Amino acid sequence: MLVALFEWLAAVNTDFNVFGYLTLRAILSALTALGLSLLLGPWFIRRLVRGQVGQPIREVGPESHFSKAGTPTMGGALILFAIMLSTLLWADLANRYIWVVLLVTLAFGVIGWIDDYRKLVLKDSAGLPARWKYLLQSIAGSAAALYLYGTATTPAETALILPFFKDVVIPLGFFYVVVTYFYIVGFSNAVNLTDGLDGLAIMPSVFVASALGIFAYASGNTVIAEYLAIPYVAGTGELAIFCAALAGAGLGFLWFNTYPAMVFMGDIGALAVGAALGLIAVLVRQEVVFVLMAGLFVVETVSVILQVASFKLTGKRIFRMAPIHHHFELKGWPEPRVIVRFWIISVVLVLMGLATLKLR
Ligand code: 57M
Repeated sequence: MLVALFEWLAAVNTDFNVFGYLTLRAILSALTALGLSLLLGPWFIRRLVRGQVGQPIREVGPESHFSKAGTPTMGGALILFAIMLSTLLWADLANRYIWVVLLVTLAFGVIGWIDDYRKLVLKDSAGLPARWKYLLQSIAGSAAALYLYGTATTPAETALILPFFKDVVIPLGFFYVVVTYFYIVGFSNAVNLTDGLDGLAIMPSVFVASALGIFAYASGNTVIAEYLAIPYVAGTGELAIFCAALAGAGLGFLWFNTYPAMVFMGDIGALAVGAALGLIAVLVRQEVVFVLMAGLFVVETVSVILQVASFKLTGKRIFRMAPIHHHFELKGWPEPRVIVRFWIISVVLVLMGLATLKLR
């Protein structure tokens, strides 16, 4: 929104041209989203407490979680509001990628909200039945995938690239739709599974969003893309504004979600943040590197798949409890130790992913 305003003002005073720079707008986007979530956080949490939107705790879980009963949930609404407003303010709204990401984020937020609302307000412990949840996620994910495939104008937009091999470009054809769908829906659920300890999902989301912002900036700039030998995809640079907003909003939310949490994000936050990250990874053509950078979410998900498969096939569990963060809690690690160590692993994975930009 402000881009158009500053363009108009630049006609009067050229100093306003400075707001045309993507890097400055990305920083302002992060700071706006951070400021919004920090300023509105206390008011928002009070509203959730008044509305008695408190988390029920399952008795089968680690005992240390029993004291978390009643923690206000659906704090993800604050994350989404801060991301949306900041992106609408600082991004070029003529950019179609911005709208696709905003709409997908909103759609997954609404799906999460329905689940949270049924669980927390209607006190229906089952929430949104899993089949309905996957159906709604599938509709939103495939709509975005089909739209992107149908409107792609250059081969670079739908070709898979590999880290380390700068000359390998694999045209995906219609398989692009499957990949995009899988990344949106898969990572939405992966972040949701990870969101089981204070700050465990949001901080890695901030790390990954920041790295994706760098990839977006690079792939949307002809000179940098050519220099780094990555595909140039016109318009993706603007996604750095969204990534910065996500990082800022996430840090602001962490202020309140850090151990011991004053608020949880709920499905409204987890499903939306995961879907946004998965989609941006596809848009900036970094599906393979993203699996590494978002490796924490992948490992959490794989731990659940292995646990369920092992239990069904052999009747034995691999982990004391899945997702894997519960395994370490049940081994006796205090919650902050699990959280911070998982953050450290996430930073290392993100840095390794960023290193692939040069190692090719
Ligand atoms: C949601 N939700 C948290 C909070 C958060 C198939 C199975 C593995 C599914 C899985 C599951 O349901 N996962 C999705 C995970 C819940 O947090 C709420 O949910 C939102 C995210 N969707 O924002 O609103 C609890 O997590 C804790 N929490 C924090 N701090 C936070 O910042 O401490 C969350 C955010 C909260 C709070 O205690 O209540 C959750 O874990 O339920 N199910 C599980 O993860 C269950 N695992 C399990 O059953 N494992 C089995 C099999 C099936 C693999 C096994 O290992 O044998 C665990 N869930 C719970 N207790 N609650 C088991 C222990």
